[in-house]
Amino acid sequence: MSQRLTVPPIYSPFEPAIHPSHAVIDQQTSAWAEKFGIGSEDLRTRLVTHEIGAFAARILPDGREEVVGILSDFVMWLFGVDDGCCEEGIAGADPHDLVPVLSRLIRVAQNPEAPMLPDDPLARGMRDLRGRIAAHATAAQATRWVDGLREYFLSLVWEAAHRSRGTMPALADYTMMRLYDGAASIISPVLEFAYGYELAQNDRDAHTVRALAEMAYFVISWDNDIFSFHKESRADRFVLNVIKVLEHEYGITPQQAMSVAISQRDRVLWLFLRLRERLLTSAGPELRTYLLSLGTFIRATQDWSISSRRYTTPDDPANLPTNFADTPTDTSNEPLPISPIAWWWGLLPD
Ligand code: 3E9
Ligand code: MG
Ligand code: MG
Ligand code: MG
Ligand code: MG
Ligand code: MG
Repeated sequence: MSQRLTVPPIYSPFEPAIHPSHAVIDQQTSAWAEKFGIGSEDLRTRLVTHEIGAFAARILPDGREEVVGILSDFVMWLFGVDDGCCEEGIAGADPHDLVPVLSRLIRVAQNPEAPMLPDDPLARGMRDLRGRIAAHATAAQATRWVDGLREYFLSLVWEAAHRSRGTMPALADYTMMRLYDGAASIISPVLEFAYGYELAQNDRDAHTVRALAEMAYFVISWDNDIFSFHKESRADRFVLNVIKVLEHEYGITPQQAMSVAISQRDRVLWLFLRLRERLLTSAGPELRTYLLSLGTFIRATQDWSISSRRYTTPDDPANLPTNFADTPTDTSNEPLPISPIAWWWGLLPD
């Protein structure tokens, strides 16, 4: 049995918030998973206890209730894929098996009317989600959501390639892929249509705005790796996690790797806050809402991660914190020594 690492309270400057309908939404998501048969019965029995509805309600505390419900069901669906197919399932051990499954699901997302996979639970769940999204999102937002799913699936295939050989990626490659593999990027179109607006494409794709979104995905993914390390170190399958990547990259212990990971996410979060502050001074109302939603999303992941049974694992309890710190451990302006993201620090004025 691997050791029990202690996770200290980590820095969070964002206010906690939750949609008032979280309990109802959580129940509806459990019923949705049952109706469509998401995951094996064993997996589903566990997933419905993870308070996925509360997670969605924290990401969109003031969002349209129906969209919070869509997000909640979609996160359930994502775990049906990520746990069910990739981390616990057979296909995730071989890219050759995984690619056809994910490619067909992408086509169903893009064209739900295509007569494909009529009896497949994940395909049926996807059709339902796609129809409900169409009722709230613009065509462009729905397309971005499908594109986000494709990026995420590419990262799953990349993971499966490592799993099939038992190889550990270098930190630079892990970082580049984890920006998508944490699934946070697929949520960004939902952050818009849950609040009934569409960000101008030129605003969303502006260099600094895209960098800020990537920084949020980084912090969300690193926080997930920090809080899910206990669960993942007990999995009987090979699971990638930044703690393991850092141990391998630098030849350090897991507890030292935990400190390095915390300092990396603190340095990125510190940069995020300063760059966001600068943009907020001139942002219009929609860009402003979007930039604030990224912070709410970061906090949502943190609050859900320290409270969900998925990570606290009461039968074999994780040493997770119960609160967050007011100050970061790393406020350096130097770029992290990670080539795919070092450019973020070049966005700071001299
Ligand atoms: C995350 O990585 C996998 C996603 C499918 C989780 C679904 C969550 C979101 C779409 C929002 C982003 C939030 C995160 C990253 C929790 P991983 O390490 O497989 O997640 P796990 O829960 O197993 O630690
Ligand atoms: Mg439940
Ligand atoms: Mg995963
Ligand atoms: Mg996982
Ligand atoms: Mg994890
Ligand atoms: Mg992984």
